[in-house]
Amino acid sequence: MEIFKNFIDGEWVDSLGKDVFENINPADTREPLGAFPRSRAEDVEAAVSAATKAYTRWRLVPPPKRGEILWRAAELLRARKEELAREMTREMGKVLEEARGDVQEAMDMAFYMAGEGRRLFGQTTTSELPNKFCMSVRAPLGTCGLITPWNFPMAIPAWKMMPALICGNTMVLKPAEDAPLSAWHLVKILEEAGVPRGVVNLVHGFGEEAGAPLVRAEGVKAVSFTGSVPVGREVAQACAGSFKRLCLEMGGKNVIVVMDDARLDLAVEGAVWGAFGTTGQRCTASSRIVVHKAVYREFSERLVERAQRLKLGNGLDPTVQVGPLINEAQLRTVARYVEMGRAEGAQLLCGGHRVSDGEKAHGWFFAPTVFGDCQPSMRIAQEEIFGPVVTLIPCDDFDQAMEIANHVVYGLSSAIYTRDVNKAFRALRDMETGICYVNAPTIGAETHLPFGGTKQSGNGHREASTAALDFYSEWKSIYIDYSDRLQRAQIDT
Ligand code: UN1
Repeated sequence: MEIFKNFIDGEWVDSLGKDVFENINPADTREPLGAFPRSRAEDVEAAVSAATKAYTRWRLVPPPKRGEILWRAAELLRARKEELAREMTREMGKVLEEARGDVQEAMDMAFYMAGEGRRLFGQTTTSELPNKFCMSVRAPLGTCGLITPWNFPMAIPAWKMMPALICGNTMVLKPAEDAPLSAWHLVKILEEAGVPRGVVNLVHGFGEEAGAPLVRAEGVKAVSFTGSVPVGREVAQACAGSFKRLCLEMGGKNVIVVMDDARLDLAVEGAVWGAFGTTGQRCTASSRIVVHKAVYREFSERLVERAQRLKLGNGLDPTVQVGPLINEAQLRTVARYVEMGRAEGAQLLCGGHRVSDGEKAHGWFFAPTVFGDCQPSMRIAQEEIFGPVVTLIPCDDFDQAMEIANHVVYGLSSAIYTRDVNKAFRALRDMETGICYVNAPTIGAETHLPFGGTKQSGNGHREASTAALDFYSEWKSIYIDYSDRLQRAQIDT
């Protein structure tokens, strides 16, 4: 089995304890993809100190030069897209077409942030005093601790690394233990693109063993975490003591509202993609569909018919539409929610069981599942399941749809299908989410718009777009007095 390493201070190294863990294909658990270092606090410490040392030089590299490195990384991603996508499908199961999209998203972010190297705009403004010049510039933060999930194993590390780099920060990345290979490839590419020694460090391992020490490390000035609410809460508590800057991207219980004037074929198509794309394992997945009662029956029949026809299997097979769940624990969680839904009185319209015929016996496959006649308060309609399970909730009218849509603790993404422009704009105004769609499902955010959510989906920050620059830099306001005398603001009026 191939042995992969950590990347610390420009060297590929084992963990100090020499422990490893295996990366396994969730579509066929007989296939290991390699052994990765099971790192602990001592490895994290070495990585943080390398990043802190490298920061003294990297912060002085002109941003356009940093941008050139990101540009080269983007070119390498483009050149290797197919090979990287295949490895990604093998390590975490998403179908090849979607894995290509994941690499594309990382590439988009690299190109986008490379361009930011020649912008990173601040403000120049007036002064209330004569002969005085005022401006604001972005200053980097220092070493960043980046903790990323397995569901977008290249895109999400890139969302964090590219803006952090262009702003002049150094970093330690701790990718999810379920998909370490894609992060490894990304770091390898950044090395090849010319990122100087120590600027990017990679430490593999588990949350409590490697993630927690990274969050707590004194040298780490900012933490960006994508994952679950309970872990996000722990991360926030660990950061609170030293007031570390923290970006949290957590769960969602994203809604699609289907009004009685919607194009139903389009709404069904969108629901299938939003609910079952990436096997429902997106924080943006469409897991609730609120349907106007006038079209409820027709919509649910058409959705069920489509869900039942989806082909499950190994994502490398181009005819497969839905891959496996990431691991056995996730399969159990999804099965538990299905039991819960039944017990709560929701109507199981299709799916609801593991699929293990033929080759699928070796993977973590679960049938696309639709629950009908759900009450908004049911746990399956309130809690993030992170699997191919969607809940249908009937509604009487637009106002009730909005009430149901907002009646969750999350606020990441929402959508409405309607042909009435007034309803569309009212929904855009009233849906309490960070991302809203009209006539498209809740997934598919692009890298140049702010990404993130309200309520328990986050802590007020946004990733991607120039919003990411706001997280990875600090404003420095500068006043230059060329009057040759003491001028007192607010006093010498
Ligand atoms: C995630 O699921 O954590 O908007 C990110 C989307 C993707 C990103 C999802 N571009 O669905």
